[in-house]
Amino acid sequence: MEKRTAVKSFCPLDCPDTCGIVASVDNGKIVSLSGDKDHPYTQGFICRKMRGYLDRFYSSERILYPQVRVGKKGEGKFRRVSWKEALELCAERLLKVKKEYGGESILPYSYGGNMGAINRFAGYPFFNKLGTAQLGQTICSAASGAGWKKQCGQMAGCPPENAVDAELIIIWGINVKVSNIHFWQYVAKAKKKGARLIVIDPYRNQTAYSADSYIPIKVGGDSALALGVLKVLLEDGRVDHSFIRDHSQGFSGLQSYVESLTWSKIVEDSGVGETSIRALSQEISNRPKTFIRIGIGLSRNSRGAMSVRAISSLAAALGLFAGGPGRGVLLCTSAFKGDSEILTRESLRTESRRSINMIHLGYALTGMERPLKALVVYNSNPASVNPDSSSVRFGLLREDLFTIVHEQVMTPTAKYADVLLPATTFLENMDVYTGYGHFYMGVARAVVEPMGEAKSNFDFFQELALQCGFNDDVFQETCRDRLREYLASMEGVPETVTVAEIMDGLLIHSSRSRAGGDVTHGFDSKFLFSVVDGSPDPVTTCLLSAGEFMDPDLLARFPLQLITPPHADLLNSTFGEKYAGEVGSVIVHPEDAARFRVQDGAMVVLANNRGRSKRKVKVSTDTQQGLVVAEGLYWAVADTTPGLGAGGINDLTSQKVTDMGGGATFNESLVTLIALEH
Ligand SMILES: Nc1nc2c(c(=O)[nH]1)N[C@H]1C(S)=C(S)[C@@H](COP(=O)(O)OP(=O)(O)OC[C@H]3O[C@@H](n4cnc5c(=O)[nH]c(N)nc54)[C@H](O)[C@@H]3O)O[C@H]1N2
Ligand SMILES: Nc1nc2c(c(=O)[nH]1)N[C@H]1C(S)=C(S)[C@@H](COP(=O)(O)OP(=O)(O)OC[C@H]3O[C@@H](n4cnc5c(=O)[nH]c(N)nc54)[C@H](O)[C@@H]3O)O[C@H]1N2
Ligand code: SF4
Ligand SMILES: [Mo]
Repeated sequence: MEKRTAVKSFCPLDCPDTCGIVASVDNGKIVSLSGDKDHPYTQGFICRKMRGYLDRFYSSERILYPQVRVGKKGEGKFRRVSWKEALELCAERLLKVKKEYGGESILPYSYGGNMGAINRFAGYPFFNKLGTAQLGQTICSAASGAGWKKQCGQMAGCPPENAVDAELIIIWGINVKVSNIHFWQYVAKAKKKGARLIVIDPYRNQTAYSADSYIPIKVGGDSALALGVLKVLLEDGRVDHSFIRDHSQGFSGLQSYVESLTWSKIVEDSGVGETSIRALSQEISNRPKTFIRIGIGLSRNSRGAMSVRAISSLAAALGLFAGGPGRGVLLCTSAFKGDSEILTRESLRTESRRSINMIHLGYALTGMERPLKALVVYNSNPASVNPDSSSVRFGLLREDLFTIVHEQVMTPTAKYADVLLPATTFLENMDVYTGYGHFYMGVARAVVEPMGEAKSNFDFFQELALQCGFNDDVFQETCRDRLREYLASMEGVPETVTVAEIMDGLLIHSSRSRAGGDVTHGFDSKFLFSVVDGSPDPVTTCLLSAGEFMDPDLLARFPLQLITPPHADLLNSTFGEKYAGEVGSVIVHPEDAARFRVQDGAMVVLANNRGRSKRKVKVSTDTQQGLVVAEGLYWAVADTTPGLGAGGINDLTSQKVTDMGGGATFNESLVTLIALEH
């Protein structure tokens, strides 16, 4: 008889922690998932979402067989077919659409459902060969990444471990206790040694509750706050002149801009008073061992990339990029970098095709010239996660659109499929996982055989390519082949380590990290404070206007600002099936509750010019007057109230993009509140 075994793996979800996981297997069945004690960052602990993952893994919601639609679009009625039949149908229809309308009328849509590098990009070689439209993968970190790159170039973020020795930790626009829980261990240890914790956020989130000081800021007010602090540091002569001299360019351009800023402008834009800004500058000056953790959440508005630029400029002026005990700045670690050609095979593309920003999926399916005729979704649930999702659903209803969805569970998007295909989870396939909140990486094998007839993204696209008659070598290779080749190309792997060792499960710590040391060492680029002289894009870090929040036409109708941060029990929309029928809550300030005549616990409809979404009111001073906060991407809930057909929270968010990078403005929607009678 087989005995119980423990198999190591990694969490594949889109979360900065990328935890080491141990799966206990008993007679071919996984009986528990727990944290890997040998993983230096995870330290034996995983979040409650993942501890409950087996409910999802073995749930009746799992898609286990290929199916084709028999009901109306979106109804979710299917009949089972064989993989052979499904692949033939997919290949025939995609080739037909290409012949009749051109490759550009086919859009692959994918994101971060599975962060394993091989499976995440598994569709790319196929779609490049087919010559489809290209997807701009902008939904998450495009704005923050573009902002960071503009100033920091190739500089990596500092190791989170540095924070242990900090005297001051600033958590800026990220709910660490919910979306980056393992960073908290360093904060807690530093606090025990006397460090101060400051949280800067528009609402008092769970992390702010544990802070020594919480600074409520206006949404998108971060550039004003960062530059205000810098203004005081300059007045007091407290910037790091040696870092500025040796590792940066263009400081004088930023300095003159900051000196010209008036306090009234800084206070108006940031929503933080001059006294508080001076106090914050003082704290930073008094505690040189400062660590700033920057979140991506603060970049999801039309000033978002600039916010990242301003905060990183402040960090650079303080010399925090040089690292050292207790010092640092971290947005994303960029710990490993492999050759993307191995994953995506751009070289198979013979012609350049139109690129469609994923944020504009609703438009691409409805109003865009030469509308899409086929959509292939994997690793994503656009009907829930994409902004302006009612327009996405409207597009998915089109009879002349052929939709393939490769999924693990029956998501709101899966219900619209013409062909629905079963996907494996990380427990049933092999891949490599690199963290973006730490410096570790490892390969995990399948823990058990695939459930039902589920196939990994890799296997599905290899088979579809062969079915389409593509015979390039890349479509013959195995997952192990691609993985080996990719690992061999990886920057950040220490020279003493072999690919075979990584394939065998060795946990790798990136050589790009200099824990406690000088992170600028080894990187050629200098920090760019301002890029005025001779630059084709002569913009220095500066204050921008606030997009939708300044539109008088909308403000007159929809006076409340809405932000939509993550929820502790959901990972974007993943795990939504566990909360079927739940709408989630919306935090409303007591003054607004009185104005809109709603009470704690009441059901309301949040509404604007794009759509409606139902939520349960939580009246609290955790939010500011005029700001409502809806945590979590609960799955759309059918609403029978006449005239109030309401979907998920993304029915309210817009397809407008950020100031740089073409990212989503999820935290910049104006809404009104409609009380529901009960
Ligand atoms: N439990 C859980 N964990 C997750 C996720 C999840 O859905 N659930 N999602 C994962 C993913 S894909 C990502 S990208 C990361 C997201 O991680 P990050 O975006 O780095 O962090 P969030 O916790 O989303 O940050 C949201 C915080 O930013 C605040 N915020 C919003 N606008 C502003 C602003 O203009 N200024 C400032 N200062 N703050 C602002 C919000 O109020 C909220 O507290 O988390 C990952 N981890
Ligand atoms: N309003 C609002 N909207 C947001 C955000 C927000 O803060 N507010 N956050 C945004 C952010 S940061 C992100 S990253 C996006 C995330 O958007 P998505 O990447 O779409 O994230 P998920 O909701 O986790 O959906 C992933 C889907 O992929 C499936 N999946 C997982 N593994 C595999 C696999 O191996 N193969 C296949 N075929 N499928 C798999 C899962 O079952 C799940 O349904 O959402 C964004 N949407
Ligand atoms: S979701 Fe994040 S915290 Fe939870 S197990 Fe996965 S990587 Fe770890
Ligand atoms: Mo994300």
